[in-house]
Order: sequence, then C-alpha cells, then structure tokens
Amino acid sequence: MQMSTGPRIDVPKIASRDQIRSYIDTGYLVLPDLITPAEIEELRHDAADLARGKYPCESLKPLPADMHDEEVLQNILCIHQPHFISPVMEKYVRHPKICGVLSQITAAHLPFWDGSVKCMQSMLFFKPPGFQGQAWHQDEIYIPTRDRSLIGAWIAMDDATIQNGCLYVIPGSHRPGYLYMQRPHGNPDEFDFAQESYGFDESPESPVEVKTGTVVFFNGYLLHRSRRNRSPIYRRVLVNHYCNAWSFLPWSLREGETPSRADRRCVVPVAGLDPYAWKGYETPPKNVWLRMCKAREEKLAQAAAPASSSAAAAAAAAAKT
Ligand SMILES: O=C(O)CCC(=O)C(=O)O
Repeated sequence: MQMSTGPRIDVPKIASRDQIRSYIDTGYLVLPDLITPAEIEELRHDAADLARGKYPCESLKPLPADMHDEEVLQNILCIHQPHFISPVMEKYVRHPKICGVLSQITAAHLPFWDGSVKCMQSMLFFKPPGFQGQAWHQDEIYIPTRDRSLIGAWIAMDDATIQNGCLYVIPGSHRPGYLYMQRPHGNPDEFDFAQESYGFDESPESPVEVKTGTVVFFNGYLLHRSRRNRSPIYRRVLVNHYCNAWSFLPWSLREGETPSRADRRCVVPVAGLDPYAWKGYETPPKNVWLRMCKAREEKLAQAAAPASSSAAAAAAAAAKT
C-alpha cells in the first residue's frame, strides 16, 4: 500500500478462540473483571467531574463546588461524546484490554481482517433512579458502517441488574444483517424518546445482568434495549462505539457528501493500522451533548413549579373522589 497508514497500535490479545466464536455466533460477549476497581473509581470520579463542568463547554457549565454529587447527577440520563472534552474518558476509549478484545472480534466475521479498529463515539449513561431506558434498536441504524463491523464496548460502572435497568439482547439477532423498521414506541413510562425497532420475535430476549467492571461487547446489528431504572441506585455505564478501521464511516454526512464516498474522520484509531491516516483527522468540537428523557423533564418541571404541581395533584385527587 502506497498511502500512509499511520503507526501500528499493538494491543494485548486476551480473548480465547471460544470467546471470539461466541461473539460471531451470538452477536455479543460478556467479559467480567476487564476493568479494575481502581479504574472504575477513576471513571466514576471523572463522570461526576464532567457533570460538574470540570471541562467547561457549551453544554456543561461549572457548578458550585458545594453541590452534592447526588444533586449534580440526578438530572442527566446520558452525556454524548465525553471523550471530546475529558482526557480520562479518552483514556478508556483506548483502554488496552478493551482494544485488545476489539482487535480480535470487531470484524472477525470478515476474511483477511487484520484486527484494525477505530472509535467514533462515546456515551456516558448515569441513568438515575426512575429514569427511562432505550427501546429496541440496532446501533447500525444510527451509525452506518459498510461491513457490519459496528461494535459497542459497554463498561459497567455499577452492577447492572434487572431492577436498575440492565441491557437486554436478542442473541443471534445480528446474523441476517437486517435493519428493522422503527416507529414511536408509545410507552413513555418505560423508554426514552428514541423510536423502537419492530417486526421480530421478542421472546428470545435475555437480560444481561453484570457486575461492576464487566465489559459487554455487542454488534451494531444486535437488537437490544434497556428498561426503566426501578431501583434506588444509579446505573452508570460508559459505552464506546468502534468499527473496523478499513471500513469507510458514512456517518454525519456533510452537505454535498454522497454516502458512497463519505468517511467521517472524527475518529480515534485504537488498534492495528488506520489505512486512511493519510486523509488526516477531524478535530472534535470541544463540546458534548446531553440526552434528555421524560423522567428528567418531569423532575425539572416539578422543581420549577412545586406549588402549582402540588395544587394540580391535589385538584386531580379531588376530582377522583
Ligand atoms: O445502556 C443502555 O441503557 C442502552 C445502551 C444502548 O442502547 C447502546 O449503547 O446502544
């Protein structure tokens, strides 16, 4: 190859043959204890710092130092692209063990793949008590790759249980490479605003309950969802998305760009080579995006008008009697 591929990034290969096979067959892989307790503490600390505005940006302004973490986190469902502003989050995008596994499974379905991987997205979920989950979806609907190599690395920062809104998957649903249609889900109590995929048998759904420090890897075509957090504790997760570095990334097209040529370069190479390094990299904006949900809006509305909402509640109760 004539063009510059950039430096090779070597990562430890720690997944077994059986684990790689299992990922190819089922579309997901659960690896407990991949992240140490000290690393989880670092992540939790930085998550709170982010929410406090330690890395000031348009979406996250500094908050008073005497505010309790509880108060800081209670209104945030998710921060999109935290690695754009936090070097700690970027460190976990490049985590050697995670990237080592990624270099073994991301495009293991493709012959001749050499283990090269790049990251295009990070999402930091706080999912406070009472907050909704995400309805059935396939990540590939949002982030298109050319070769079915999109993969999420979902880092459990708390124990994830059925009660606090763990991930649910339909094992093997990635196999046909089919993208299901989407529609409004009509269940705002359970799920946030994003639409739901439909048209498949939900009965094989399986909860993925995991301990803190576990990483769940899942393919971009795998049908998955999470439910409302019905527990009194947070369900924090950092989920980073990656794909085969040899795939163009026709995501977030610019004006005039055609999907066949588009290749988003706001990416972080994390394993092997970047065959398109010669194109250069787009500097990410120094900003993040906050994901809202119904529970957050309800809380904010209550905080803004406690008197009128209790009056409304009293009126509603009176109307029922
Ligand atoms: O963790 C969750 O609740 C949902 C995560 C998810 O849907 C995703 O990463 O695509």
